[in-house]
Amino acid sequence: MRDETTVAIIGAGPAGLTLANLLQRSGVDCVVLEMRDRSYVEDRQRAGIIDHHAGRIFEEYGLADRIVGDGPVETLMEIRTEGVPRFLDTPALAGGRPSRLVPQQMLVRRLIAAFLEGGGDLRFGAAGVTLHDLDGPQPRVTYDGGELGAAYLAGCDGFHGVSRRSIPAGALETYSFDHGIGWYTVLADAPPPRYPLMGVSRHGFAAQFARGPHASRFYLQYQPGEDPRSWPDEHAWEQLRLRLGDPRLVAGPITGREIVEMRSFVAEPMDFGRLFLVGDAAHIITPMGAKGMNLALSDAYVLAQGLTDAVLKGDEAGLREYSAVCLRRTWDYQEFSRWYAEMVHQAGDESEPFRRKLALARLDRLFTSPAAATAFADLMAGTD
Ligand code: FAS
Repeated sequence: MRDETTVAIIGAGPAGLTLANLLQRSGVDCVVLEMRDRSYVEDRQRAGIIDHHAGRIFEEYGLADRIVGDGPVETLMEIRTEGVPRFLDTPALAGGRPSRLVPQQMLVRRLIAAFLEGGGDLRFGAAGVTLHDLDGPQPRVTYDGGELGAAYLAGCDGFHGVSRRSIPAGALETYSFDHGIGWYTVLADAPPPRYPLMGVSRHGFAAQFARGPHASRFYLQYQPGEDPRSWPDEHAWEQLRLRLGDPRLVAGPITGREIVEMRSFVAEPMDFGRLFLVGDAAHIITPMGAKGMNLALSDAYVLAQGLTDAVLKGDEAGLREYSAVCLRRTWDYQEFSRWYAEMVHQAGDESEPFRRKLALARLDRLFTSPAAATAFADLMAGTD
């Protein structure tokens, strides 16, 4: 079956679905091809925070109530250093720009429902996606059982997707960095913390974030060479109580365990011919600072604006600037995420005393220097 559209979108994650909804609202025809089935895509639990900048995107397109909803608004964040709590009012420090708790799977479900209700064409189970004629006037996508002709392609298929790999070798410059830190992440039906919580400790870093009214996502630093998946659950709870400085931390049934590789990756440029890379297809960032999903949403916004101008006004200036605009934000967030990860991990690392003192000084400055706290809060809120 061959048919035509204006924009063929590969992948129905936060990037692809946001782009599809924004194009639909702008009157630009698009088709989304997703290799997995709907329930797999809707049940994948990852990020949990929409920052202020990303939240404004949905406001601008009249989708805020439908997509962002009225979940808890971020207020304070808590950093405990060897169990001693300190609080930062990041929304206030950022001039009243709060983030909001929206678990990624909830965001994805709402985006799918809104797109389909608007008459959108979303094809689940589209296996064998292959991209053709990327730098020609009429790129195409073939997949098992179909072929799609389009004016533009959007590669929103994540780090392991086919889009970036379809770009000829040599046309992209890639940058990667291994932070040398491992995180074990546990999802549990345990009471969420009052505020997003981080524990800086000589026993290693730990964190706890709400994932709904009755669930928490925990992160635990592990040493290179260790395999925390072999830890008995009781050991994980013991370490969390120790590092968060809370002997009475309430445990709960663990519903998910994963290793999060703390690595970063950026591909430049984020386009080739009529193919545009969006979100994790172009860059991977550590969960430190919660920017992965928010970068995907911001990329989708810049591309939607560029495609709308190109299709409806014949003005391709936005598309020509797409890569530069998104890479500027990407590297800003990469630097922030690295700065943040260094601080909270090295501040507990007794094996490097001088570096530890530097990290503790950086951490203390957040609570003693309004300028430092404001700069931090600005990046937490998200930048233009
Ligand atoms: P996605 O990977 O979400 O979506 C890509 C889609 O493309 C998928 O549905 C996939 O099935 C589909 N696809 C792939 N190949 C295809 C092909 N060949 N054909 C058709 N479809 C194809 N970020 C944070 O900000 N905070 C966090 O706390 C956080 N926690 C995370 C925890 C984990 C375990 C992981 C893995 C990531 C986490 N992230 C976090 C990052 C995460 O949120 C990503 O940044 C976000 O999912 C990126 O969205 P997309 O770019 O849409 O890619």
